[in-house]
Amino acid sequence: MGLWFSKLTSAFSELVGAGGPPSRILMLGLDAAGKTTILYKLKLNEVVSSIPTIGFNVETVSPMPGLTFTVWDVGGQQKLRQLWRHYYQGTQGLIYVVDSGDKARLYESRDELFGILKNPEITSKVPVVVLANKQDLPGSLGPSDIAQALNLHHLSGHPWHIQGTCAPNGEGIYEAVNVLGKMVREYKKLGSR
Ligand code: G3D
Ligand code: MG
Repeated sequence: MGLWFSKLTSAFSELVGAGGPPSRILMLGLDAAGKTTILYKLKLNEVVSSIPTIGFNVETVSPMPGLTFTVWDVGGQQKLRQLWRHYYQGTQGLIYVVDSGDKARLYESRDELFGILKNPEITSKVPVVVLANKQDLPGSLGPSDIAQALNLHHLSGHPWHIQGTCAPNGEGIYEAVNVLGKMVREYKKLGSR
Protein backbone atom coordinates (compact mmCIF):
# COMPACT_ATOMS: atom_id res chain seq x y z
CA MET A 1 0.00 0.00 0.00
CA GLY A 2 2.80 2.43 0.94
CA LEU A 3 4.72 1.85 -2.27
CA TRP A 4 1.57 1.98 -4.38
CA PHE A 5 0.62 5.27 -2.73
CA SER A 6 4.00 6.89 -3.32
CA LYS A 7 4.27 5.69 -6.93
CA LEU A 8 0.78 6.95 -7.73
CA THR A 9 1.45 10.24 -5.98
CA SER A 10 4.55 10.82 -8.06
CA ALA A 11 2.66 9.92 -11.26
CA PHE A 12 -0.08 12.37 -10.26
CA SER A 13 2.51 15.09 -9.67
CA GLU A 14 3.79 14.54 -13.19
CA LEU A 15 0.22 14.81 -14.43
CA VAL A 16 -0.32 18.12 -12.64
CA GLY A 17 2.95 19.52 -13.97
CA ALA A 18 4.74 22.55 -12.68
CA GLY A 19 2.59 25.64 -12.50
CA GLY A 20 0.44 24.90 -15.55
CA PRO A 21 -3.34 25.00 -15.69
CA PRO A 22 -5.16 22.36 -13.62
CA SER A 23 -5.27 18.98 -15.32
CA ARG A 24 -8.72 17.75 -16.24
CA ILE A 25 -8.71 14.09 -17.12
CA LEU A 26 -11.75 12.24 -18.41
CA MET A 27 -12.11 8.52 -17.85
CA LEU A 28 -14.74 7.06 -20.14
CA GLY A 29 -15.83 3.71 -21.49
CA LEU A 30 -18.91 1.52 -21.79
CA ASP A 31 -20.71 0.48 -18.61
CA ALA A 32 -19.07 -2.41 -16.75
CA ALA A 33 -15.66 -1.76 -18.35
CA GLY A 34 -14.19 -1.20 -14.87
CA LYS A 35 -14.09 2.60 -14.53
CA THR A 36 -15.52 2.85 -11.02
CA THR A 37 -13.19 0.12 -9.81
CA ILE A 38 -10.24 2.06 -11.23
CA LEU A 39 -11.50 5.32 -9.76
CA TYR A 40 -11.49 3.76 -6.31
CA LYS A 41 -7.92 2.64 -6.87
CA LEU A 42 -7.01 6.22 -7.77
CA LYS A 43 -8.88 7.99 -5.05
CA LEU A 44 -6.29 7.52 -2.33
CA ASN A 45 -7.94 9.35 0.52
CA GLU A 46 -10.32 11.56 -1.39
CA VAL A 47 -14.06 11.29 -1.59
CA VAL A 48 -15.69 10.24 -4.82
CA SER A 49 -18.74 12.34 -5.44
CA SER A 50 -21.49 11.10 -7.63
CA ILE A 51 -23.79 13.65 -9.16
CA PRO A 52 -26.90 11.91 -10.37
CA THR A 53 -28.86 13.85 -12.94
CA ILE A 54 -31.61 12.21 -14.93
CA GLY A 55 -30.11 8.88 -15.92
CA PHE A 56 -26.60 10.27 -16.00
CA ASN A 57 -24.07 9.74 -13.25
CA VAL A 58 -20.83 11.63 -13.17
CA GLU A 59 -18.15 10.60 -10.74
CA THR A 60 -15.25 12.85 -9.89
CA VAL A 61 -12.13 12.44 -7.85
CA SER A 62 -9.41 14.94 -7.15
CA PRO A 63 -6.47 13.01 -5.73
CA MET A 64 -4.39 16.17 -5.38
CA PRO A 65 -4.83 19.90 -5.99
CA GLY A 66 -4.82 20.76 -9.67
CA LEU A 67 -5.89 17.29 -10.81
CA THR A 68 -9.40 16.02 -11.45
CA PHE A 69 -10.67 12.80 -12.93
CA THR A 70 -14.22 12.89 -14.27
CA VAL A 71 -15.95 9.65 -15.11
CA TRP A 72 -19.16 8.50 -16.74
CA ASP A 73 -20.50 5.61 -18.82
CA VAL A 74 -20.67 6.26 -22.53
CA GLY A 75 -23.19 4.54 -24.77
CA GLY A 76 -26.92 4.33 -24.48
CA GLN A 77 -29.52 7.03 -24.68
CA GLN A 78 -29.09 9.70 -27.32
CA LYS A 79 -30.95 12.33 -25.36
CA LEU A 80 -28.42 12.21 -22.53
CA ARG A 81 -25.48 12.81 -24.82
CA GLN A 82 -26.00 16.52 -25.02
CA LEU A 83 -25.17 16.64 -21.32
CA TRP A 84 -21.73 15.14 -21.95
CA ARG A 85 -20.54 18.16 -23.86
CA HIS A 86 -20.38 20.30 -20.75
CA TYR A 87 -17.81 17.93 -19.25
CA TYR A 88 -15.61 17.80 -22.35
CA GLN A 89 -14.41 21.36 -22.04
CA GLY A 90 -10.82 21.81 -20.94
CA THR A 91 -10.00 18.12 -21.14
CA GLN A 92 -6.26 17.53 -21.21
CA GLY A 93 -6.24 13.78 -21.29
CA LEU A 94 -8.61 10.89 -21.92
CA ILE A 95 -8.43 7.49 -20.27
CA TYR A 96 -10.61 5.09 -22.21
CA VAL A 97 -11.46 1.84 -20.47
CA VAL A 98 -12.33 -1.32 -22.38
CA ASP A 99 -13.50 -4.69 -21.04
CA SER A 100 -11.05 -6.94 -22.87
CA GLY A 101 -13.30 -9.94 -22.31
CA ASP A 102 -16.41 -8.35 -23.82
CA LYS A 103 -15.80 -9.13 -27.47
CA ALA A 104 -19.46 -8.60 -28.35
CA ARG A 105 -19.22 -4.91 -27.53
CA LEU A 106 -15.73 -4.08 -28.80
CA TYR A 107 -16.97 -2.36 -31.92
CA GLU A 108 -19.57 -0.43 -29.97
CA SER A 109 -16.75 0.67 -27.68
CA ARG A 110 -14.64 1.72 -30.68
CA ASP A 111 -17.51 3.74 -32.17
CA GLU A 112 -18.09 5.52 -28.89
CA LEU A 113 -14.41 6.42 -28.62
CA PHE A 114 -14.30 7.86 -32.13
CA GLY A 115 -17.60 9.66 -31.45
CA ILE A 116 -16.17 11.29 -28.32
CA LEU A 117 -13.04 12.44 -30.12
CA LYS A 118 -15.10 13.98 -32.91
CA ASN A 119 -16.52 16.44 -30.43
CA PRO A 120 -15.22 19.97 -31.02
CA GLU A 121 -14.79 20.56 -27.27
CA ILE A 122 -12.05 17.93 -27.28
CA THR A 123 -9.13 19.43 -29.10
CA SER A 124 -7.41 17.42 -31.77
CA LYS A 125 -4.18 16.67 -29.91
CA VAL A 126 -5.60 15.54 -26.56
CA PRO A 127 -3.69 12.39 -25.55
CA VAL A 128 -5.57 9.12 -25.16
CA VAL A 129 -4.56 6.23 -22.92
CA VAL A 130 -6.62 3.10 -23.51
CA LEU A 131 -6.87 0.59 -20.69
CA ALA A 132 -7.35 -2.94 -21.94
CA ASN A 133 -8.93 -3.90 -18.63
CA LYS A 134 -9.88 -7.34 -17.27
CA GLN A 135 -6.67 -8.92 -18.54
CA ASP A 136 -7.21 -11.60 -15.88
CA LEU A 137 -10.34 -12.95 -17.56
CA PRO A 138 -9.72 -16.19 -19.44
CA GLY A 139 -9.99 -15.59 -23.17
CA SER A 140 -9.66 -11.83 -22.90
CA LEU A 141 -7.89 -10.05 -25.76
CA GLY A 142 -4.41 -8.69 -25.18
CA PRO A 143 -3.58 -4.98 -25.49
CA SER A 144 -2.36 -5.19 -29.09
CA ASP A 145 -5.52 -6.98 -30.23
CA ILE A 146 -7.61 -4.38 -28.43
CA ALA A 147 -5.64 -1.60 -30.15
CA GLN A 148 -6.40 -3.19 -33.48
CA ALA A 149 -10.10 -3.79 -32.78
CA LEU A 150 -10.46 -0.19 -31.64
CA ASN A 151 -8.67 1.10 -34.73
CA LEU A 152 -6.31 3.14 -32.61
CA HIS A 153 -3.87 3.38 -35.50
CA HIS A 154 -6.44 5.62 -37.14
CA LEU A 155 -6.71 8.11 -34.29
CA SER A 156 -5.27 10.91 -36.35
CA GLY A 157 -3.77 13.74 -34.33
CA HIS A 158 -4.22 12.18 -30.90
CA PRO A 159 -1.13 10.64 -29.35
CA TRP A 160 -2.22 7.34 -27.81
CA HIS A 161 -0.96 4.52 -25.68
CA ILE A 162 -2.48 1.19 -24.66
CA GLN A 163 -1.98 -0.51 -21.32
CA GLY A 164 -3.27 -3.84 -20.09
CA THR A 165 -4.84 -3.60 -16.64
CA CYS A 166 -6.56 -5.62 -13.97
CA ALA A 167 -8.49 -3.04 -11.99
CA PRO A 168 -9.33 -4.98 -8.79
CA ASN A 169 -5.67 -5.53 -7.95
CA GLY A 170 -4.45 -2.30 -9.52
CA GLU A 171 -2.19 -3.97 -12.08
CA GLY A 172 -1.15 -1.61 -14.87
CA ILE A 173 -2.94 1.42 -13.44
CA TYR A 174 0.11 3.20 -12.08
CA GLU A 175 1.93 2.60 -15.38
CA ALA A 176 -0.99 4.06 -17.33
CA VAL A 177 -1.17 7.18 -15.15
CA ASN A 178 2.56 7.62 -15.46
CA VAL A 179 2.48 7.48 -19.27
CA LEU A 180 -0.53 9.77 -19.38
CA GLY A 181 1.35 12.25 -17.20
CA LYS A 182 4.16 12.47 -19.73
CA MET A 183 1.70 12.81 -22.60
CA VAL A 184 -0.32 15.52 -20.85
CA ARG A 185 2.87 17.42 -20.12
CA GLU A 186 3.72 17.36 -23.84
CA TYR A 187 0.18 18.39 -24.70
CA LYS A 188 0.35 21.38 -22.34
CA LYS A 189 3.66 22.43 -23.87
CA LEU A 190 2.11 22.42 -27.32
CA GLY A 191 -0.74 24.56 -26.04
CA SER A 192 1.55 27.18 -24.59
CA ARG A 193 3.47 27.68 -27.84
P1 G3D B 1 -17.93 0.66 -14.76
O1 G3D B 1 -17.77 1.67 -13.67
O2 G3D B 1 -17.07 0.93 -15.94
O3 G3D B 1 -19.36 0.45 -15.15
P2 G3D B 1 -17.19 -1.24 -12.71
O4 G3D B 1 -17.42 -0.75 -14.22
O5 G3D B 1 -15.96 -0.65 -12.16
O6 G3D B 1 -18.45 -1.08 -11.96
O7 G3D B 1 -16.90 -2.79 -12.95
C1 G3D B 1 -17.89 -3.66 -13.49
C2 G3D B 1 -17.62 -5.08 -12.98
O8 G3D B 1 -16.39 -5.56 -13.52
C3 G3D B 1 -17.47 -5.17 -11.47
O9 G3D B 1 -17.95 -6.44 -11.08
C4 G3D B 1 -15.97 -5.14 -11.27
O10 G3D B 1 -15.56 -5.75 -10.08
C5 G3D B 1 -15.52 -5.95 -12.47
N1 G3D B 1 -14.14 -5.64 -12.89
C6 G3D B 1 -13.59 -4.42 -13.08
N2 G3D B 1 -12.32 -4.54 -13.50
C7 G3D B 1 -12.06 -5.86 -13.58
C8 G3D B 1 -10.91 -6.63 -13.97
O11 G3D B 1 -9.84 -6.12 -14.33
N3 G3D B 1 -11.05 -7.99 -13.93
C9 G3D B 1 -12.19 -8.60 -13.55
N4 G3D B 1 -12.20 -9.93 -13.53
N5 G3D B 1 -13.29 -7.91 -13.17
C10 G3D B 1 -13.22 -6.57 -13.20
P3 G3D B 1 -19.31 -6.66 -10.30
O12 G3D B 1 -19.40 -8.12 -10.14
O13 G3D B 1 -19.16 -5.92 -9.03
O14 G3D B 1 -20.36 -6.08 -11.19
MG1 MG C 1 -19.23 2.90 -12.86
